Amino acid sequence: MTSQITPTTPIEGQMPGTSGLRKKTRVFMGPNYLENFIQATFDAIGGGDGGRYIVGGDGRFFNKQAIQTILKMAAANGATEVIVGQNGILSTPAVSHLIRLNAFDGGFILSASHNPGGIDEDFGVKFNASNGGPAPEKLTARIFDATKTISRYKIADFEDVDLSQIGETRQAGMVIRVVDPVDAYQALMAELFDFDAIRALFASGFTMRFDAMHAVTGPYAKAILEGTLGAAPGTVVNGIPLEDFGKGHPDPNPIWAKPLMDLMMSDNAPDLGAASDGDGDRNMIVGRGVYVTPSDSLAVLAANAHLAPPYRGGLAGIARSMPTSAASDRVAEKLGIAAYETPTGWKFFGNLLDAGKATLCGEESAGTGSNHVREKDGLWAVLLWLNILAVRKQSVAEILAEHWQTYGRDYYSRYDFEAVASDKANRLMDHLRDQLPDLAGKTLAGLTVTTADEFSYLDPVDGSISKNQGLRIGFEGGARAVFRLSGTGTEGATIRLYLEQYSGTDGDTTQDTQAALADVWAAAQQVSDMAQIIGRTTPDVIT
Ligand code: G16
Repeated sequence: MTSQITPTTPIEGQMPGTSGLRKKTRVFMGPNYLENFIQATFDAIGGGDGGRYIVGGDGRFFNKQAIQTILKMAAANGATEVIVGQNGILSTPAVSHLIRLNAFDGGFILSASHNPGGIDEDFGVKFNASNGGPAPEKLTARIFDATKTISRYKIADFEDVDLSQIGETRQAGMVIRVVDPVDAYQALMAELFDFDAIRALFASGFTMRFDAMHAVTGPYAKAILEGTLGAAPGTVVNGIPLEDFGKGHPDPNPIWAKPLMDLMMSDNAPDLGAASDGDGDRNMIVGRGVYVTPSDSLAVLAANAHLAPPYRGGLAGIARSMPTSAASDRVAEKLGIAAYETPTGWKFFGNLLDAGKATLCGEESAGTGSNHVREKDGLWAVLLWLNILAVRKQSVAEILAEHWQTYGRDYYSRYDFEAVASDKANRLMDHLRDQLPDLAGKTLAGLTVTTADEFSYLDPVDGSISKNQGLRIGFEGGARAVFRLSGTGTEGATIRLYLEQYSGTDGDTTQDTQAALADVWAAAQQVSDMAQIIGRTTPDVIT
């Protein structure tokens, strides 16, 4: 077995986005593409000498092949030990947990999250640091810099490792442990939650459907919900991870998880519906006849977290990304704890969690998590809901209605305009940016602007500043429109428009969401001139 130093040259565009490097799969399969990025990562962390890493992915096309390359590169870069999920499978929260549990130096996650998979779809690589969390901006900047000057990569020459067999082998001086992907994660969930109470809930006839969308959470959900907690066989659907996710779009929202939504809105609905995404960090919660927006889910979980063992002592603080609704801020205020507003991207929660400033975090993009790992965690959110339902013995609809009565309702929706030509998307953002200084006091579609700015974040822990994190316009009466460009797409630009309208504590909390947002949507169209600039006013996806 020998290690080789292979000459290479920089490849343009290897800049990690909101969550790692995401490109078309064929791009990743191109000569040296993966190798350059992995070597740049090792170079950016100061080399892999003596390092110990977790490697796994969501099972999408090219996952196993990429893992073999990473194993050989880790060995050549001097790593001493790597833990890999059996068959290359590990959910993102499971990787985060394994890094922390083993006190490893980091982990490579092969996933493009909720983006479709297959040779003509998307692939991605994320590096998580020793705290278990996504590489912070200063590290992704170093990785990007390294991709621009790379001249060689290191790769060991050994036979592909058999990922189907649990066990330990040694290659080029590096121990490779293939582990069951579920075991350690399941043990953590059992430590956190009152499994007896949830078991009693299912035993009492409580019904559920969990749609794993043919992505990574199938084996986890089957083992925990059906295998341990007594949910009826068949509770988990689409539970076998497939390389192309069954040609689906593994994004747990009302559009892409439509079969689940349809069931939950029908007469045959079970008590709880839930879904998770490609790599298992996102979640969707639906009650019988009622969809819970991710922003509301964070707020309800925060208000009820004390009913589950790990949070009985109270929460240190609640953090949400800027475009997420203000619902969780209202809970924080009532609890007398801090509320943090961060840029989009789970990496921004890491410092707050590490410093003990926040206990729960969440995002409008269907991510919720806590200080148990350093990633958002789809199944954890489902289990926390189950734990709360087991204690409160009420339906999801009843809990939500009571929540809105107490705090008021933050009507919320996100409109996505996908595959917009980048120059047009940038023109729209520039057009808005130019108007910001003069907007306050103006009336748009009958709503008076109170605030208008471009969000910039000062990290309270390390003092770093992240600029250009979205344009926000606030209106009298509590409405808000936020515009930002997605950092996870792989084709052109995706414009995200986040709309919000607060009901007040005495207001009507029973309106149709889109009706409640009609005025702020009209104002957003007017101020952005989107009809003229991008030639579109019909979103591709509304969540
Ligand atoms: C990633 C990030 C999230 C972010 C989401 C959407 O999630 O981890 O923090 O909210 O992308 O980002 P954007 O609006 O830039 O597309 P995931 O599940 O894709 O890793």
